[in-house]
Amino acid sequence: MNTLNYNRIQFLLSVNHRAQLPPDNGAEVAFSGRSNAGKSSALNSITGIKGLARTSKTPGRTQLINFFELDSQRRLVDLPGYGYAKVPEAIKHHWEKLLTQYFTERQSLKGIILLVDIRHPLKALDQQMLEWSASRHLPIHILLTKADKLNYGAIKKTLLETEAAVKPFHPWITVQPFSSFNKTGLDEVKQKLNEWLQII
Ligand SMILES: Nc1nc2c(ncn2[C@@H]2O[C@H](COP(=O)(O)OP(=O)(O)OP(=O)(O)O)[C@@H](O)[C@H]2O)c(=O)[nH]1
Ligand SMILES: [Mg+2]
Repeated sequence: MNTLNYNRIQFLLSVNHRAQLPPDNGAEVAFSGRSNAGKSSALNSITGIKGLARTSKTPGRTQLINFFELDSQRRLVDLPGYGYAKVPEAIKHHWEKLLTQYFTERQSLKGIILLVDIRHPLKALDQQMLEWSASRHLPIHILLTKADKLNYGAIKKTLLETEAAVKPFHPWITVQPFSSFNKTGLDEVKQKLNEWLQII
């Protein structure tokens, strides 16, 4: 399998409306998950570019669909987080609609990296994401993020519990521990991206 050069990534564009989406060709992988789960931080550590995606202690930092381009045919996508209570209703509704359209219609979307804080595994909205992806037969790779907050035994326990919990959803779900802070699991997630981004 070819290994992609993630540090050659470049910001492509930010999208707030369906009409602004870049052409639906080639392959892309979206980073999804609850607000504050560590999506933007994961993108930065995978690419090795610190300021690529904006991160924040405050939930709700990423407010647009941000597209990053590896080459003319391959993209990584940073999505706004879900489950952030303080977002006004009208904005929440707008995002739900846009993200639902994106997830159901996007042909170039080859897989989803679902980020879940290892201390708060699989909340209701995460499970909704698993259910929805089953209907499109879209693979999901779960990163149990902030693994640096737990010791080895607790990481292993959550990993096994999460693997068991996702089994009933569909067979295309994989799980790994991850930390942007100490680089746990960095090679494993890159391998998954390499695999998905070959599907053109
Ligand atoms: N300990 C630890 N903290 C992390 C890790 N990754 C991210 N964080 C922290 O978690 C907070 C949220 O990180 P972001 O990457 O901005 O999260 P996000 O999922 O993009 O958040 P939204 O854009 O609001 O949806 C920040 O304070 C990060 O420093 C990690 O691996 N370990
Ligand atoms: Mg973000």
